[in-house]
Amino acid sequence: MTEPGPAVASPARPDTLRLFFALWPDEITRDALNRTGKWLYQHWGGRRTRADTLHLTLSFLGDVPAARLDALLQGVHDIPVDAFDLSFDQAGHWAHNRIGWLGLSQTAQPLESLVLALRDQLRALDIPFDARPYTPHITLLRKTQGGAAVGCLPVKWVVDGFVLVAANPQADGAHYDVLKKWPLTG
Ligand code: 2AM
Repeated sequence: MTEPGPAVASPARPDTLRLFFALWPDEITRDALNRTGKWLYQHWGGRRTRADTLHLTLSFLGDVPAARLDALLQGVHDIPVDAFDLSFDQAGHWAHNRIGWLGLSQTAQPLESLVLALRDQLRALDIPFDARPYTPHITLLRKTQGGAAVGCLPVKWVVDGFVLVAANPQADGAHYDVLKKWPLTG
């Protein structure tokens, strides 16, 4: 889902929401990512990410008490970073979780700044998040064995804001509700 929608409680814990901050692609970027997903699938197999769920996670919060949602929606502020471009130009595979991903061959400083600023805000709000080092990647395949290196056409992504997303696991995979978008205001 690409439009703001209702927050859906996690079925396992109805009093919580499974939340994360992300970059959400426009239609052109989504199509390009989806084509790359198809290309990778032809080489590595596995299960492709549905086009409507393609995203880049910025910060994973996990299960958050539903009562904290308002604090997040009201408490996170615009981030003073200029809009920027990313070029996703490197495909890779992680054996430990069998994910095939598209990432960046170069460190993207504005992206790092955005993630750091977001983490600062979450700390200030006392909202826990996955604080492991940030590894930007777009998951294109799950349950894949990977294989020989695959070259990909770079996918350009113009970043002008970030979103809060609620994950809603279902039988055919996760569905996502975009709850709010914040613009970049550099
Ligand atoms: P992944 O694609 O590499 O699994 C929703 O699950 C999003 O949050 C996905 O982009 C997922 O990354 C990311 N994420 C980061 N840490 C996670 C975790 N510990 N559990 C589930 N998803 C996580």
